[in-house]
Amino acid sequence: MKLRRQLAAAAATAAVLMLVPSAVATASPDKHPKVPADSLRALGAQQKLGIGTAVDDARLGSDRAYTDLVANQFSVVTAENAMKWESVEPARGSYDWAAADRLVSFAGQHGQQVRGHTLLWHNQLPSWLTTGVDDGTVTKGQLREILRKHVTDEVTHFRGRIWQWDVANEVFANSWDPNPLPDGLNGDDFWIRNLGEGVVADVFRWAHQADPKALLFYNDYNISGQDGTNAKFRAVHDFVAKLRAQGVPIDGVGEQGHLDTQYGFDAQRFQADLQSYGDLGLKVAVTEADVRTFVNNSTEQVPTSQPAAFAQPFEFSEMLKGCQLVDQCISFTAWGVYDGDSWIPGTFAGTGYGLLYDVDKAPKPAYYALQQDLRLGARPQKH
Ligand code: 9MR
Repeated sequence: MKLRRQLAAAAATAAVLMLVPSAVATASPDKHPKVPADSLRALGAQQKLGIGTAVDDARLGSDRAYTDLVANQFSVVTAENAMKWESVEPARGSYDWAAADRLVSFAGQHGQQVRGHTLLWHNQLPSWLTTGVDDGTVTKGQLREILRKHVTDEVTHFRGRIWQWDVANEVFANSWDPNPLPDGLNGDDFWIRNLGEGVVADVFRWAHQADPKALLFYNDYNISGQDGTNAKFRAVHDFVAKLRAQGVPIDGVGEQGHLDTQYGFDAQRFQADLQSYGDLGLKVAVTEADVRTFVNNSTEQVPTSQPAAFAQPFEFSEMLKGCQLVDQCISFTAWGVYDGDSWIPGTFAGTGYGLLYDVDKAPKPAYYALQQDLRLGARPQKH
């Protein structure tokens, strides 16, 4: 496995340097001049693995320490919010690409690739759209056309500059959702409820027409080894297999990787499930990794138990290793740079400490764990 990766990496280096003009189709070796040799991105590049972070537009450029971490440690960036529908089309028919464009041009300047996030999701929809559906002024036929236009316009706007698109996000039912459909899709999902199951395949087709080179992903949480019965994994697996068999242009599955130390984590099953997606001929990515735990308060975010403080970097590391050991896993992205700027404390009260850098932007044990995993993955064979 190790040797195979090194040979593949060497071959890819040669290919990228000599033959392949576009950096979009595959993660390229990290040649950006200012990147430290022991950074996550440089170590990841040695094994052709993109290392990413979600980026907060409010801090990019204005917070120097934050911006340096994004530039120096990561080879892939995702807009945490700036590409979502409510951000890009706050008023109907009037687009605002400014924040998303800033990120894409930052990525270009820093030799980074971009994950586009996200085209079809029930959340962060513009209120003109949800209100129109609620009060009946937007009919189902119009809704489908509005969605087709949204997907086409957004993917076209960024054509050639997005490596992976999260085309559809979180449309499968969890064990606690009351109305799963027979194939596991969430019958209560805004899009499924209004436009039917076929909308998922349609958004992949529309996205592919608008940018045939972008890698198109289905993205969700608890779909690799985390839920007790593994029912959600099975449903997503069978669904994406069916899409592939039908010729729908889907290229990959994104496992978000939002973990919480209180629930434990089966790393072997995580890896096995990622491998199962890969065995379908799909690429795989870990797209939103964070590992939360109980903390003293949301300002300091000190774990309240010693074992949990060890579990946090351990689970982060196990997720990365799972990705490293699956040949089809092309990128590993943390959902944010540092604990002071994470969605976790605001959503799961009493928890935090989820990321690689602490509230003061100092590297945490999880950062060093990932660095060590990447060093091991890049190491030449001893004998
Ligand atoms: O991190 C994002 C946060 O800033 C937003 O307020 C939130 C709104 O739902 O979305 C967060 O990102 C989500 C991502 O887009 C999809 N998967 C779950 C992420 C965490 O909620």
